[in-house]
Amino acid sequence: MWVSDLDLLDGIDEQRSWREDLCDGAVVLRAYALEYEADLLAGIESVRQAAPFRHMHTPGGFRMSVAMTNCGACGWVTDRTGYRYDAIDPLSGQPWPQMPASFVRLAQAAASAAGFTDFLPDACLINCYEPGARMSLHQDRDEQDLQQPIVSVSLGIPAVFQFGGDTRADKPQRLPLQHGDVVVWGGPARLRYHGVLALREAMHPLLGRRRINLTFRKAG
Ligand code: MD3
Ligand code: FE
Repeated sequence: MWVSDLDLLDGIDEQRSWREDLCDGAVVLRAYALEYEADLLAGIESVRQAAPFRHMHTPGGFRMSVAMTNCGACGWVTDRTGYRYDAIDPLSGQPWPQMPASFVRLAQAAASAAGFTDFLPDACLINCYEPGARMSLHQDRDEQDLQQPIVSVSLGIPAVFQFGGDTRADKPQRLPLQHGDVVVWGGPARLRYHGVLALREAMHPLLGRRRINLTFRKAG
């Protein structure tokens, strides 16, 4: 039987993002964000003009190697007093920039594809890694409703993501993440320890020697 070019295109369209189940509650959607690439880059650019990337400090006084900013009604911040979500950017004294509509669409579509319907993120933390930057193992538990998933979008140079178990002692598995990959974490995976290994030196044609990760959450 003849397979028309259109049928082939349909097939490609369905498989443009490859789906992998990592563990119960966690799904990788490979290349899922590529069709949003232009909107994501433009959105990051406009957010950073209003709310530049900055290196925050942990409550213990350490400067984070990852530079961060936020958009949306709530932004994740850390300083000597602790971790929290705040409607105000401490650098500008102004509310965080609005979450671009394309960001919300991507986060909702990815959450649905992973089986989480009606995800309405109010916080988008934007992490910027240069070679050498890393994020040590931690849990995300500053959000009010832990039934809501987290959607993570990787852009730029590759990284190796670590995901462990429900205690810090569980030996983490490694997951390489590339430009355009999306991971959705929810249900039983929501409180898993996770982190990012120190980035290797590399260059991305659009982002240079940087990795940008967006994490979408329902914080409030
Ligand atoms: C697994 N960021 O900002 S996102 C963070 O690549 C953070 O910048 C990493 O961890 C980054 O807090 C990883 C992926 C992620 C986010 C939340 C999770 C993985 C998760 C919650 C539970 C388990
Ligand atoms: Fe995290």
